[in-house]
Amino acid sequence: MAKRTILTAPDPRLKAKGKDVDKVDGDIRRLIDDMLETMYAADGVGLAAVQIGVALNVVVMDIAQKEGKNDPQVFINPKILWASEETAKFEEGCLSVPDIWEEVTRHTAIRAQYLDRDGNQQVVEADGFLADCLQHEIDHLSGKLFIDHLSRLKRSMALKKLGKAKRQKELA
Ligand code: GNR
Ligand code: NI
Repeated sequence: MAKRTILTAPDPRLKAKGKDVDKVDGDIRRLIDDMLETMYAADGVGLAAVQIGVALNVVVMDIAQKEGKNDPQVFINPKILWASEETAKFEEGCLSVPDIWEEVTRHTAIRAQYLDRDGNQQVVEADGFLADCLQHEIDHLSGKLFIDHLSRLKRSMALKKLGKAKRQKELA
């Protein structure tokens, strides 16, 4: 396993559209292991392959880690099959947009299909935080960040803050 570098906005590679995985083989499972290691090291609850510069439709997630025990989840080629009409605001952050937290409007429930680690077709029904995270990660696979859901003003403020933090880190 190897920890990878997480890209941060405005890196153009974050705008890449992921390609579906043809076959869940050893290379993909190694990618998944690297992604989980990278996600846990960064204290994130999810990570999409595009965030480490790999334009494939692979997502890892662990929304239980705050409770002390790891519960890694893997979603390969995830597709939303159904989304509730009902929406709600969720406070979101992103490892590719560090230290920025904003409310994003999301569907409160979704149904999605995906391949698991063994390449088997699965369907997940998600609500609450899992539904929020899945929508956030599936957005990454089409080159979309949570700040793209914000008003132009809020997005430009977030990018400005990010640029400032990056420059200060370079000086430090
Ligand atoms: O670590 C993360 N936390 C988070 C909180 C609210 C909604 C979505 C997320 S995902 C984010 C990790 C990340 O950037 N995944 O792409
Ligand atoms: Ni993210």
